[in-house]
Amino acid sequence: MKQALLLIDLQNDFCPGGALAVPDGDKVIAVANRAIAFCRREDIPVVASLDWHPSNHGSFAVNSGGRVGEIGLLDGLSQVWWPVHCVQDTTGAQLHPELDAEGIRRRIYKGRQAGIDSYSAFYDNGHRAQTELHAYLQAQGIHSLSIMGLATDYCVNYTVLDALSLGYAVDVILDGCRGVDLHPGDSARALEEMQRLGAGLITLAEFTAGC
Ligand code: VGL
Ligand code: ZN
Repeated sequence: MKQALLLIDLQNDFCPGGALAVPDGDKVIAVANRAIAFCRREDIPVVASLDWHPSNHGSFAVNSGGRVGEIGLLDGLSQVWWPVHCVQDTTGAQLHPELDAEGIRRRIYKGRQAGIDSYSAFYDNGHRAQTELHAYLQAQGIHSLSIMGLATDYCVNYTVLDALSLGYAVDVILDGCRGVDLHPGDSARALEEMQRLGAGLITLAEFTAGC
């Protein structure tokens, strides 16, 4: 079954020093680079998603009158208020400088509509619009995805659940993920749900042994 590696939001703002830093977020960059090196050898396409917000994005607490970390409503959908992050064309939105970006075949930008958030690389949070990801994968005949990145409990979680409901076989590379864990245990619960719905939970070593 033809497969792809999907790297979620390996951007400066999700790494220590960034605006929405995920604890130890930068630790996954070396994991990603080893996965990319394997994909190069095996001719497996690598796709990267980027959170790519306009500065007036409605998920930013400052734009919505909410407080960071609290939950409100954005166009009828439950929404966590975030600090300003991953604003289009800023340093914070760039892929981490140590990531082997030359190994990435396709970039998928998401969260560009100010009125709705988009954790998943496939759809916005209301499943109102799709990114180009599904069409791209279908055009390549890809049915199996290995997914890793930031953050486990948001963008990885939503992407994995959408991939499963679209019919992809999905493995999550555990050592390639880190979570926000606004509430302790969020990432562990997210991984349990992904597994319950059919995702395999694997390590990088298992991924690189898997061909
Ligand atoms: C993300 C919160 C807000 C993520 C993106 O990449 O997990 N989390 N925007
Ligand atoms: Zn975001």
